[in-house]
Amino acid sequence: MNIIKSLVLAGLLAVAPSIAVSQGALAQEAAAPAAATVDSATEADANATEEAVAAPARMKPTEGIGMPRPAEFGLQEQFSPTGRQARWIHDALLLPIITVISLFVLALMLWIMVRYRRAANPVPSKTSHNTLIEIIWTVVPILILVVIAVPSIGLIAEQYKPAPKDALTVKVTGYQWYWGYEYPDQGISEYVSNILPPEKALENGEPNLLAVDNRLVLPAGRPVKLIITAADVIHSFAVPSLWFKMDAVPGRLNEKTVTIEKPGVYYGQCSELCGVKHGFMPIAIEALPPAEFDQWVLSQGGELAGEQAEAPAEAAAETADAAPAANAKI
Ligand SMILES: [Cu+2]
Repeated sequence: MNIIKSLVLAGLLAVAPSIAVSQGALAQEAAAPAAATVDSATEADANATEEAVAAPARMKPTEGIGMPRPAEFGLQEQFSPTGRQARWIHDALLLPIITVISLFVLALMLWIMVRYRRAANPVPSKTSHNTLIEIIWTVVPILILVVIAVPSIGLIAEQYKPAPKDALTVKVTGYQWYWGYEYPDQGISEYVSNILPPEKALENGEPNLLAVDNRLVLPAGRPVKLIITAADVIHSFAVPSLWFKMDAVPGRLNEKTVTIEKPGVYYGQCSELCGVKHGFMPIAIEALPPAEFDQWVLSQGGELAGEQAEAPAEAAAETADAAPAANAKI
C-alpha cells in the first residue's frame, strides 16, 4: 500500500512543474490581449458597431530613423528637445575639445621626444619653474571645464525637469522578458509588448530584434511622463533616438519626461542585463499626431484626458482609491 502511495506521490511531483509552467503561460496569454493589439484592434473594430472607433493603421518605420544605421558610430539622429541639445554638446563641443587636446598633447610629446633626446640635447636644462607657463596650464583647463560645465548642467536640469501638469502619464513595467504599458488617466489597463519573430519583422518591413507586436503608442508634440518600474529584476527602458534611458527597478517608481517632436516609430532595447533573454525584449514607440493618438485611445476603450478633467471630483476620488492599490501591486 505504501509503495503505491509513494509511486502516486512521486508521479504528482514529477508533473507538478509542467502544470505550474503551463498555468503561468496561460495567465500571461490572458493578460496580453486585454488591451488588444493595434492590428487586431483594427480588425475587431471594423466588425464592431458603427459607433466604435477604429485604431489608426500600424505606422511603417522610416529606414534609418529611430533605429541604428549600418556602420554608424556616432549618436543616432535625435527627435526630442533634450536629445538635440545633448547631441549638440557631444558633436559641437566635446568632440572638438577632446580632439584638439589629444592632438596638442601628442604634438608636445613628439616634439619633446625628438628635440630633447639625449643625442640632440646632451646637457639638460636645470630650469624648474616658469611662472607664465604655470599660470597658463592652470587657467586654460579651468576655462575649458567651465565651457563644458555650463551647457552640461543646463542639460541635466532639462532632463530631470518634472513633467508639466498636462503631460500624458504612462506606466512602463519591465518583466522577464517583455514590457507592459498602462495608461492610468485614460483607463487603458496594462497590455504586453513582446518581440516579433524575425520572419514577421521582415514581413512588416521592420528591423529584426527591434520590432514588437504591441507598440507603446504616444502622442507626438505633447509632453509624456513615463513612470518606470519592474516586476522581477532590474531592467532599463532606453530609446537612443529620444535621448531616453531610465532604470526599471522593482519596488521603485522612476519618472522621466519626454517630448517626441515628430510622428514616427522609434526603437530601443532593455539596457540592463536582466537574464537570459535580455537581448530579446526590445522597445518600439509609435508616436502619432495628437488627433490620431486620441483616436487610438478611444479605439482601446480609453477616455480622453479632457473628458476626465470635466469631472474632477470623480477623478480625484478614483485617484485616491487607486493610489494605495497601485503601490500594493509593486
Ligand atoms: Cu530587461
